[in-house]
Amino acid sequence: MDRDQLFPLLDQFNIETPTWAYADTGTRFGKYLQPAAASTIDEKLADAGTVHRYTGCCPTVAVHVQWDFSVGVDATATASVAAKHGIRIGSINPNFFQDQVYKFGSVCNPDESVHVHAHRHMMSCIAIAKAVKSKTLSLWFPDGTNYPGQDDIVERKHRMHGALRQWHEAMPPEMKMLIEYKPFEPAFYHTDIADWGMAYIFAKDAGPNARVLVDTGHHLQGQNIEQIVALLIDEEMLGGFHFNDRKYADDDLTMGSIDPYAVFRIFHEIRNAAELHDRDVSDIAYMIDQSHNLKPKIEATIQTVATAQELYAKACLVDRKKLRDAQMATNVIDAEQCLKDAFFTDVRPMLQEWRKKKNLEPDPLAAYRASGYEAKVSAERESSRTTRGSNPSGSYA
Ligand code: PSV
Ligand code: MN
Repeated sequence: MDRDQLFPLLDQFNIETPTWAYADTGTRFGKYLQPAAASTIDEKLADAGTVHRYTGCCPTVAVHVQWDFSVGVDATATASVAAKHGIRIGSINPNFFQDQVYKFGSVCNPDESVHVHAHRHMMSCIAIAKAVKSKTLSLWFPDGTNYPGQDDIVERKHRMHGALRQWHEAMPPEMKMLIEYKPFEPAFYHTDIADWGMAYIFAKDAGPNARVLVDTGHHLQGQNIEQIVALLIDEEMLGGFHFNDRKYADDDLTMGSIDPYAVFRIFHEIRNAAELHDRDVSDIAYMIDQSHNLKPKIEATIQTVATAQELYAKACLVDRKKLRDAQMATNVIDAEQCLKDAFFTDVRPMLQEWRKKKNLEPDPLAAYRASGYEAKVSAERESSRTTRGSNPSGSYA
C-alpha cells in the first residue's frame, strides 16, 4: 500500500478522547494531583481541543455526565465552549455507579425505586445528548453481585432488558446505544454484562440502534480480543472501542504500552473486514478510556493517539492478497509473516508526512511540549483552585 492509499484511511481514522483523561482521577487507594489537571468542564474541553490541535484526529470528546455537567446546566452553552476550542462533544456516558442508591446495582437492583432514579438520570443524559447534538450514548453498568445467592441472576437479566428496551425507545432515531461489558469490578462474584456475548444479547434485544462496545481492558487473561472484534463486525454489531492497555483484566494503562501487537491485530481484523469481507467499518467509534495517574495527562493522551495511528497504519499495510494466497495454500509461515512484515514496518516517517500535508507539526508530542501550554495552565489552574478551594473533578478511575 502506498501513501495515496494510506493517507485517506488515516484521514478517516478519528479518535475520541475522554474528559476524564484530563482530570485528576485516582485509584481506590488515592489520588496524586497534577498542577495542570483540568477541574472544570471548560478546562477539560480546552485540553481536548489542545490534543486535537496537535494531532488533527481528535475532533470529539467523550463526556461523563455526572463528572462534567452540574444539575440544570445549559448543555448548549457547553457545546459552544467545545466549539470555541475546535472540537465537538461526542459520546455521552451516564453514571450509574456513584450515587449511594446504587450500592446493590442500578437497573438490575431488586429495588424498583433505584430503577426510577437511574431512569431519571438516563432521561437527562438523552436531553444533554440532544442539546449538544451527540448521536452516541455509551452505557456501562456497575451491576453485579458480590456473593453467591445474593440475587437472582436471571431476574437481574430481565431487569436489564427492561431498562435497555425502554431507553432505546426514548432515543431519537439517529442515536446509537453502545453497550459495554466488563468481567468484574465493582462486583466480584458476577457482573450482569460480563462479556461480549452478554452485551450482544442485550444489544440485539434493546433495538436496532444498539451495538456492543469493546473496552480493550475488560477481558480476562488470554482472551483473543481480535476474534471478538472480527465476529462482531461480521454480525454488524460492533459499535466501538474504549482503548487502553491491560496487564491484567482492567483498563487505564496507555494503549499499546503493554502489548502493541495485540492492538495491531485488532486493527488488522477491522481492515480485513473492510477490504476482504465488504463490511462497512466507517461507523465504528474509536474512543480512548484512560485516566493517567503517573503520566502528564495531555502528553499521555497525545502519546496514545500517535500510538493508535501508528498501529492502525501498520494494519493498513498488511498485504492482503499475499495473506489470502498464503492462507489458501495453508502456508502458515508466510501467512504469519504477512502480519509481522506490516507490524515491524516503521510507519512514523509516513505519519510525519501525513501530518505535514494537513499543516500539522510532524511530531505532535514535541510540538505540544514546546508550546508551553502545560506551564501556562498549571499556573492558571493552581491559582483558580486556590480561589475556589476545591477540586471538583471526577474521581472514579
Ligand atoms: C468502567 O471500568 C469504564 O470502562 C466505563 O467505560 C466507565 O465509563 C469508565 O470506565 C470510567 O472511567
Ligand atoms: Mn470503558
